[in-house]
Amino acid sequence: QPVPPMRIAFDAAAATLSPEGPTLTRRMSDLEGLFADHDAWRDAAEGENPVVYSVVSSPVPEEDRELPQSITTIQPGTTGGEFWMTKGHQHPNHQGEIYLGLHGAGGLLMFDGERTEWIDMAPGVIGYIPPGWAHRSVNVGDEPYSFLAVYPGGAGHDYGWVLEHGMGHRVIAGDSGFSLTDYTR
Ligand code: M6P
Ligand code: ZN
Repeated sequence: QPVPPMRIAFDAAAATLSPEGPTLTRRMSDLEGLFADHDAWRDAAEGENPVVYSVVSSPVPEEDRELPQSITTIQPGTTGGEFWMTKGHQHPNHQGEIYLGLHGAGGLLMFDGERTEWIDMAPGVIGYIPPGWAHRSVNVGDEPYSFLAVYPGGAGHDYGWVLEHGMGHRVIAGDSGFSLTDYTR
């Protein structure tokens, strides 16, 4: 059932869409297997269990031939020295996607099973995710990092692929900013 043409108010500074569709909140306990330091992850999940990121969507449905949009906001933080990040996923049918930076300092980490790419994300930057590249977003700053995503409605989310293959590199907090290290499970 296609949705009718609609006007969606987009507030980049507030990182909101209106009207709003489904929203998703991921707490630390939802992120098992992401961080290299499993003990640090468990302590955080069993302790304060903070919200790591949230996703607000427009009402456009995730259905074939539709073109949904969502805004993801990742809170600043580290666990075991790794910057907070999204779970990351691969599109089962290898379709493309774009991200537009809205607020804060982040990065778009992409992995095709062999090669890793990193795009520094800031307000006004479009990161293009080609078909077949798994993608994860990372907050490398000290304030919330927000971005708008626009993606094919039938793209889907394969989280198992990322748990199985990893993302090629990890994003580690250093004395001055961040560094990318080789992946160790
Ligand atoms: C972006 C889009 C969404 C995705 C969200 C969170 O908004 O790519 O499709 O759900 O980021 O990322 P993840 O699903 O990997 O947790
Ligand atoms: Zn995607």
